[in-house]
Amino acid sequence: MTEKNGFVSSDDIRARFSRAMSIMYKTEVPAYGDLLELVAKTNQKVLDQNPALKDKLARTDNLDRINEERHGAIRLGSAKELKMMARVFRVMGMHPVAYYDLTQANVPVHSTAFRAMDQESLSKSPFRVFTSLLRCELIKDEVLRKRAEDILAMRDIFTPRLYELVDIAESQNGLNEDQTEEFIKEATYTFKWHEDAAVDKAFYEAMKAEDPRAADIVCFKGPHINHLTPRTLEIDTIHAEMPGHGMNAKNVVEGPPPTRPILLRQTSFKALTEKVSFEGEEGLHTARFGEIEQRSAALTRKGRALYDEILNEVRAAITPAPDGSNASKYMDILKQKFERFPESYDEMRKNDLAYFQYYRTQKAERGLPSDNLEQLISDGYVDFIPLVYEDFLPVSAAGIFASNASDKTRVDEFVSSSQEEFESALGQKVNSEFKLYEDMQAASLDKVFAK
Ligand code: OOG
Ligand code: NI
Repeated sequence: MTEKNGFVSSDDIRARFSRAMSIMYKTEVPAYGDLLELVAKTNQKVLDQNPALKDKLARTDNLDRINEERHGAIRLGSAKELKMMARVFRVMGMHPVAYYDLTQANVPVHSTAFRAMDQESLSKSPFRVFTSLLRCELIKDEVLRKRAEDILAMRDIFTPRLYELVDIAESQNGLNEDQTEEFIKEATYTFKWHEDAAVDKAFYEAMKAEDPRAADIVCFKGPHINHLTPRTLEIDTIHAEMPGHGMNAKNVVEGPPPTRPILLRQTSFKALTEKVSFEGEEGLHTARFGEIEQRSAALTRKGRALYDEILNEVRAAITPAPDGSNASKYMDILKQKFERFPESYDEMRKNDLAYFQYYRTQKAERGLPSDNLEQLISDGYVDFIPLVYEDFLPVSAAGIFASNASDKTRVDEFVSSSQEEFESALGQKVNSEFKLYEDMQAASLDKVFAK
């Protein structure tokens, strides 16, 4: 679909890129393909059994996006890479939203997520990419750090043609059909897995001993996509079915309990161990994995603060053991502690804990009898659906880092969060996710009351 001026819309470029990435990852990690099938089957079953949910999703433009929905993650090595990556994503209508400080979990990176920002674009393609930047200064060994910096300063992860296409897109403010095809091909190539590493094995092993995540970033030719995550409407069902499909899933689903449909819940299966050639010498690398997620209501600052507070209580009471031995106890405590978080969307709404999209029901087809929102809701003229949480959980992200790279105990030490430094590497400020949800909620109310 091309727009009037002959350019392909950025939403369309993003949707196509998301599909191209999915096809590539399926050939690289076949288990991802199996996971996609499982998710599509389960989503269909949920919708077939729940016509009311299906209707709500259709009425709020949320139905079509579900089976196409996924996120990915990449890790970058330098400010130069991050700046160019932001330009590449901008061509696809993806902008940096939120700042995640992973150093809180002893991972030497900080991150943002590139994604579409308004309702219309999100409903066309909600594809998002969690993008991390290595904080080289946190590599403790001075010799290793110096060499890592040199390697990163020398490498170029983008193809020459991709630079040209981004220049073209920026100067003419869009890409035509042929340029779009080419752009998707070149951009996808950036995220491809390379079997031959950029360094010798001794350096790789030394970096891995220092920090496996840093090794994953510094020792390879590019920022291989490390997972693609489809969105499921029923994560517990799939989590239970994963082992039967040869996927070694985590013991517990991360995030809020199944009894509270807020933010997101995620589970993943362990990274693949892949053969790598280190300047001719064979070795193994573990970084890539499979993951699924169930997305629910976006929380307000107040809702998020309550979520964090409860989760901290849970952590103080129990930590899930790596061998799964206390998984059911963990789930019990999680459910129990979250009992004080309001259960229904209406309660969350009345307590200003979550964001909503308001819409006119069929009853309102001939207009509204008043402009009193609460009255209109109780009389059935207006209904609401929570705004989908489009972002990530820092705690959850850290959990994924920890469980999918060989775990390493590091001495805990305070590293100051540095959003400003991240933003200067990025060359722009990250957008506030709260502000975006506020705007979306306000826009839905404007639409309800539009004459
Ligand atoms: C990113 C992990 C973050 C999520 O779903 O929270 C993430 C990474 O491992 O590079 O994708
Ligand atoms: Ni993920």
